[in-house]
Parts: sequence; structure tokens; C-alpha cells
Amino acid sequence: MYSQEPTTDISFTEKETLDRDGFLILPNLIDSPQIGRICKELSHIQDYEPNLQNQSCQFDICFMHHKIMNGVFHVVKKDFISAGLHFRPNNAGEGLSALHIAYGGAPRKPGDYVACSVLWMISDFTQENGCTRAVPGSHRWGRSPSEVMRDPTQPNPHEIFWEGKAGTAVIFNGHLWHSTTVNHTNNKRLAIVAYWRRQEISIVERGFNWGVINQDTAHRLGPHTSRLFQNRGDI
Ligand SMILES: O=C(O)CCC(=O)C(=O)O
Ligand SMILES: [Fe+2]
Repeated sequence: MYSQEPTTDISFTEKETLDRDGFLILPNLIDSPQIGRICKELSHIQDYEPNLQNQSCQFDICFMHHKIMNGVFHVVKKDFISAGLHFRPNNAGEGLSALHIAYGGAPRKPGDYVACSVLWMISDFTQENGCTRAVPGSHRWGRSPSEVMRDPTQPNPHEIFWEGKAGTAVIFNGHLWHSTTVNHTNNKRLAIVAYWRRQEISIVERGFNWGVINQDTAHRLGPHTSRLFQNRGDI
């Protein structure tokens, strides 16, 4: 299990960036040996998988990293719970997708955000291999891309690309416009995305069991960390 550095916190400037842009890119959070162990685990998983927290302790860094968890709290401002640790590969030749937001409920007032995601780059992310694109500041607009853009799969004039080395994490507001882009290389681009929700918001909103843990995982994590998930012995 990952052991965190207790003193690391998100800085004032980083909070300002998160408030203004709706995302914060933090490089070098996972070292190469750990990336290697994560890749080995992911090689057993074919495609999209919503509950990596039950698959292996190698992914625990994605919900144990002190600074990242502080960043999530800064966005949602209240107790929060996991809606799953998701394996998000972008296969060679695929990835064209519509700009979207992570939260499907009624529009929220600027500053009153109920969802936050954290994207962990497990491969290097480049524009060539289908890195994520995002529209800075769009979390403050209170509208989803499909309400504003005729075709949200098209480029947006204000979009930027999240490029970075494997081991980089991006904390992003759940109301920020973002999407995957086309992977023009012959290699799979690997990512893990952690979805977080305010505890008061139902996480079974789409009928999935996102964010549940089984008995083995609850035992591995212990009572304190298990509280980040829904503990269900029956899965
Ligand atoms: O894989 C990506 O580039 C983005 C994934 C995404 O949109 C998400 O997990 O919410
Ligand atoms: Fe998304």
C-alpha cells in the first residue's frame, strides 16, 4: 500500500489555479517503478473497468495521495465518496469523443461543485496518442457542452490539451468540459480516472455499482480508508 507524506498540501497558488481553470496538473506523483507495477496489473485488464480499487493494492496511490485528496476536497468543499477508480485506456485509432462534464445533475451555481475527478497518466500523454482535451474555466459557466456547441466532438476554440509524462495527475472539476481525443499512434494510451462525489449526492445515479468495495478490499484498506467507498460484502 502507498504511504503518504503527511505534510504535503495543495498550495494557495494551486488552489487559485484549480478555482480559475477548473484543473490542476501535478507532474511526478508516481515514480517509474510504481508505474511499472501498475502497468503490469493493467495488462491483465482488457478494457474499460470501473472498480479498480477491488483489483489490486497497486492502484491505492490513486486514493491515498494526501495532496490529491486535499485538492478534491478543495473542489467539493464537503465530505466526499468515491464513484470508482476507472481504467480508461485509449486504444490505437480510437478516442474521438464529445466534450462532456462528469456530473449529470441539474446545473450548479459557480463555486458550488459536487463532483471532482482525478486523471492519472499511466502512459505519457501527447496530442499524438490521444491525450485529454479540456476547456479552461468552463466549470464556471453552469452549462454543459451539448447545450452550447452544435457538435461537441468538434474542436472548441478555447480547448487545451493535457500533455504530460506518465506519473502525472490532473485534478479536475467535475463540471469542467473535457474529453478524450484521437489516438493516432499504434500504442494504447493508459489512464486511471478516479471519480469523486459529495457524499450527499447519490453515486448510484446511473445504476452502476461504481465505488463499491468488497470484503477483501475493505480488509486491506482498514476502516479509515474504507470510508471513501461504499462497503458491500456481497460483490
Ligand atoms: O480518457 C480520457 O482522456 C478522458 C476520460 C474521461 O473523460 C473521464 O474519465 O471522465
Ligand atoms: Fe469524462
